Amino acid sequence: MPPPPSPSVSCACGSDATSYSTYGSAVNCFGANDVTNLEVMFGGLAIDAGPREFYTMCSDYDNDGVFRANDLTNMKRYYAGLLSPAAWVLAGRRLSISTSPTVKALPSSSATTIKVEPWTSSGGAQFLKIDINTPKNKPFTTLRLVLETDAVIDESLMQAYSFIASDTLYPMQAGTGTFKASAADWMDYSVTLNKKPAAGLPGFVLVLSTASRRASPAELYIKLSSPASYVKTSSTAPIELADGQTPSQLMTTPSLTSSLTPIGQPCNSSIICQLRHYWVQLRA
Ligand SMILES: [Ca+2]
Repeated sequence: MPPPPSPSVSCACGSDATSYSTYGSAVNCFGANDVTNLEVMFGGLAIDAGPREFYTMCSDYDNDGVFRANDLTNMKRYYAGLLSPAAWVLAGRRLSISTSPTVKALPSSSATTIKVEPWTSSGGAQFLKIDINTPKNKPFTTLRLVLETDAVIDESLMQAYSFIASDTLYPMQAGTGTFKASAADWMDYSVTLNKKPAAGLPGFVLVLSTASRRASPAELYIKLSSPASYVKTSSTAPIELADGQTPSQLMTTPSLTSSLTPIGQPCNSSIICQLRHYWVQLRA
């Protein structure tokens, strides 16, 4: 008996070869459920192996083997009618399922800087303030912010509108702990929060996804129920930022700066960092 053929999936819709297929249907086309599933998957939230394989393969817009921030921007644009399907889908190619995609190393020069610092509201509430500066202030789209930290996000709905009068802070999306300094900022973004990115790994994943590009610099605030003594990038999932081009492309992996350096790592010249290390040693 010959071996069975390798599994293959068509990424084109069964009833319209010029559209993307939805997950789990030979006939129906890409829909709102698929956009939701992409945000869930990219936020590192639980999703079954079947849809994960399907989306990793079929929603990989630039066909580089990995689903990343630029692919999420492009699939949202596609769903909004702003972008055609990728050429490889229109060609009707059927792809074998790959279980070990290759992650390309990205150059570290000209990286976006993401600065993370503690911030306190006028009433004493604790936040992280996030400042994003892209090279030459190029516009950007989707951001996946992955931080290892002992900070705990307070996503309570009751707090979402508590800082408008006192601190001019508006909720980015109520129920996710995210805030912005202007009601008109971060328009068209949707927020996905994952407070448990991986077993035994303290921190969070925040996906800010959009089809519309926005200006740099940008800032946002994250409300905390427990303040951070350190923040650092994740060893397993990099911060990702997609650019504003059409179609969108992944920008160089952003670099993280913070006075909240992990204990045991050098403080550079930050007085706040040195004082905090001294305080932690006193308490130990
Ligand atoms: Ca990709």
